[in-house]
Amino acid sequence: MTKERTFSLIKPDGVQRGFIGDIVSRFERKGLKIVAMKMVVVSEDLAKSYYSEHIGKPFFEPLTRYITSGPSVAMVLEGDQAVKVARKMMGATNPIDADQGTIRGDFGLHVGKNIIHGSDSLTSAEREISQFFTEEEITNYKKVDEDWLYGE
Ligand code: DAT
Ligand code: MG
Repeated sequence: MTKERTFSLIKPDGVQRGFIGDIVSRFERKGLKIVAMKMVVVSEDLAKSYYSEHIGKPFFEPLTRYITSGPSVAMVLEGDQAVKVARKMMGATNPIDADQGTIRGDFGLHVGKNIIHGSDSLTSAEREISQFFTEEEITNYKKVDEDWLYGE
């Protein structure tokens, strides 16, 4: 078991369209542990650092407008290979290409409104977690289902 923490953000369209509960429920059912969660309106400055790898790309400006347009739900998920598992549950970046059964595949129709973000590596996860949460906001607890979730 490789315990990892990953960062996920339900973007403003996911909040507006009423998918918070469904998305959180998917992570819970999968067995990923929510160790931090809050609603935030992403500022322009945060958007620029969070999406710094996309500065200069043609979709950067609309992406920034979208991500700052209203409240998002930020969370830290923990579990075995959490980075890979959460990305898999989200599906391909473009909802058109995302498999049915994934969050983007089930709820999305356009790459410019793709509902959710997930860290793409452990390095990104660490950076993104620290951009959104202080150490004190991240909890550390044992969940009752853990003994039934993991084998030898
Ligand atoms: P992902 O969110 O799957 O990690 P990414 O990091 O490549 O994808 O891009 C970040 C976000 O930018 C993505 O969720 C939606 C937007 N985006 C990416 N490629 C795009 C494109 N070709 N046109 C419009 N928006 C795009
Ligand atoms: Mg990405």
